[in-house]
Amino acid sequence: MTERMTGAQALVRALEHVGVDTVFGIPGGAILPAYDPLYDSTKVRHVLVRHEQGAGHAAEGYAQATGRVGVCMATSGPGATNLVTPIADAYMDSVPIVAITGQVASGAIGTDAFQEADISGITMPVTKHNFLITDPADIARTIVEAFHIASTGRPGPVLVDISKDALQQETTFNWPPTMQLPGYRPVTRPHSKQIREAAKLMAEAKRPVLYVGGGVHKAAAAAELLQLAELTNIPVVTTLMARGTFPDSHPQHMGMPGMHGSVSAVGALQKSDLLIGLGVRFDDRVTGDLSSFAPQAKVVHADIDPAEISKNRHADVPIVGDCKEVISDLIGVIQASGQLGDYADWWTTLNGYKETYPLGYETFEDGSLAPQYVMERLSAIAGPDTYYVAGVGQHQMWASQFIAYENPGTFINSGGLGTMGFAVPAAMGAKMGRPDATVWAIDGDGCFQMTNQELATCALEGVPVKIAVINNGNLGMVRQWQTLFYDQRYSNTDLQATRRIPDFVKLAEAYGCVGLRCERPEDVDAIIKKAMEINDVPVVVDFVVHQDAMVWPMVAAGTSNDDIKIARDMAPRWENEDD
Ligand SMILES: Cc1ncc(C[n+]2csc(CCOP(=O)(O)OP(=O)(O)O)c2C)c(N)n1
Ligand SMILES: [Mg+2]
Repeated sequence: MTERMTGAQALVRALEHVGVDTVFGIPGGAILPAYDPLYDSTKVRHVLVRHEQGAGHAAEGYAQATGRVGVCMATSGPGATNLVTPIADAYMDSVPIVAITGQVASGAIGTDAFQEADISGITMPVTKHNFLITDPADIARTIVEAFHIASTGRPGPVLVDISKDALQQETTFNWPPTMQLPGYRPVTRPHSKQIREAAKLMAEAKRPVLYVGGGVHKAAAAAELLQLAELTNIPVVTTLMARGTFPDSHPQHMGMPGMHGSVSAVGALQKSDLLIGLGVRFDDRVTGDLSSFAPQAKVVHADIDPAEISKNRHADVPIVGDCKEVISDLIGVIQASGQLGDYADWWTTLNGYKETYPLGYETFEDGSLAPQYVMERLSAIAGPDTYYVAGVGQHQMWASQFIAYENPGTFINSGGLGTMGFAVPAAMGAKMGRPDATVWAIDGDGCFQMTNQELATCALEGVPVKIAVINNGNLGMVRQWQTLFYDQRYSNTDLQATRRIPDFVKLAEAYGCVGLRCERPEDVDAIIKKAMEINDVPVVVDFVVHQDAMVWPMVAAGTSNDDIKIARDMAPRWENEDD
């Protein structure tokens, strides 16, 4: 197919051909030529957001809920720089998005022209790849390449920056174009010798753990993981990015590891003699002090990105490959050999941890609301088919700890970058990608004040998300560190939001949403049920909770996982130790 058209028309045509149905963005001078043909497109819906950061997080939420590439668009200069945070966020969490930005005319690049920012330079360290296009003939091919790079191998963000003159000039549109990516060939097939070696270590081990990360869900390998776990009877921990990839209700599930992980999950890793890391990156929030992390464990580490292997912890058996193929191959080898380990003693130890140290929380005698209770009731009433999208802070950790995840991909949050303001726009994107699903954002009062303007977008575009603001009046997670490590000197963490500045109920109403408030435990169920019944407009529930609720367990930053505390000055006793 060959046709004459402008670069801008070629861009929109290429987006249609690669199957884009939704683009989140805001126009401006440099990208304006692209918005004209977009106006006519019957296939691509452009969602006019209120801040470009919202466009980027919405693209991430859309991508995570659908498994497809999310798309955002902005103009040059400040439009593009407003995308930097979500691009960095997508990079850290391996989320496939394509960001399209207008650039000043090619002749003006490098002259400090009006609204010029070197966005490809700025985003170089936080994109999987980026392109600067100044020739309209490159546009269609580059879009195909961008989508291919974003969605294959280890997924990630790709930026396509297009100069205004390239959008305006005429070109010949050829479809399909031929990709020119000679150096890009992600390895997906694991090496069979490494798989056999891993299976052998698994059978020999006495205390193995399947340490499961976000890569397993990205590889759509939850079913294979369940099969491998049940075949081998090896315990499973799911990181923040993997919540739901293995059902919380499964007896082999030990919980989430890491700084705010369960004692059973942290203990399992620490006492293990073999970690089978699948799609994980041995993040510092999981390992704590690296030198004392799982000191007796050998490591099998499988990841599609070779750069992750042995980055933080030496891998005895490195496996480069797609987790779906890795796990399937492991199952095949184990079934063929019939080699299975005996982990009876290990299960006695682990079940002891689970029984002795279940997750718990403090309730307050003054009748005020415990945030963890809100999570438990939300989980029970909204159920495991809901998508839960969290902000960053204490509420994020409670959402991870106290909501029961049964389905892969149902917990969407900013794990790597830890971006406050993620929840509202990401929930909007998730709901647009999965219009039939219930989507609850769980946001902090601090986070909510960073991006709540996208409520206007949700109300106008007919995106009925539900938002639980966990309003503790504080930048709670920072306050928690001040409580524990700064002598309760609460420097600049008191937002006073419980004094209703702003009033979140009125704010919701001002944005065309329903606003509800809940301040007492006895009202929680009725208010959640009421919110569940409203499906035509977005709903915001202001859950006013006690400011002193803390996230436990906790491994203080930089310390050893062995020093996990289950409450202030309370450590678990590592009984049943067989080492
Ligand atoms: C953009 C950004 N700025 C600052 C931080 C540091 N930070 C981490 S958690 C947190 C407090 C979040 O407050 P809130 O949204 O009210 O959540 P809470 O911890 O109270 O549940 C802050 C300031 C961050 N993660 N992101
Ligand atoms: Mg707060």
